[in-house]
Amino acid sequence: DFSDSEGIHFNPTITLKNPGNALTIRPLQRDDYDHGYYEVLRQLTTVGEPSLEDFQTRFDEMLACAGTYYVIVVEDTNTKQVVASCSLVIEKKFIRQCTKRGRIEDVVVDGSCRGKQLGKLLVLTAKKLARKLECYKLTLECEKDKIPFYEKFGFRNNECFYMVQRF
Ligand code: 16G
Repeated sequence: DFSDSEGIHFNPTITLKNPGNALTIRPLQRDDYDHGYYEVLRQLTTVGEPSLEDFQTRFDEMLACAGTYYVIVVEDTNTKQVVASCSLVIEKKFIRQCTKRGRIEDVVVDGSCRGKQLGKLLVLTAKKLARKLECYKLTLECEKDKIPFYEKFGFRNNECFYMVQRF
């Protein structure tokens, strides 16, 4: 239940147990390649043309890094398709008494499911998990127009610039 969640309101009320009619929230599974996972990710960015084997190899690699990758998805229980996804990645650090840092990545909701508060539910779930895993901070990168959305969860623009070079 998220009723205590720092002033974040759901209208209508949805919870982890009841994310909405015919929807369920769960970790990514090894067979989600066949449940439209890439069709959802494609709505965020370029995904290329990974084969089932490519996906499963990457899935297994991530799973082998215990405590590092938490990919949370929403499934439509009628169609068995993945309709939304959000990743929490945990980076182990030497600083701050060997602390951990969390990153929220690849937040995407299928076009057919917009307006169901699923992005909010996923980000809030990732934030709760990051807290539980004792991250000292949680960060993300987003487009400018998404800033008001992420501010709702307590994210603030930082003095520190986000820099990138692409290869
Ligand atoms: C957004 C995403 C980031 C994703 C990137 C992909 C969130 C909060 N941010 O910045 O996680 O990896 O888009 O775009 O979901 P790119 O392929 O152009 O780097």
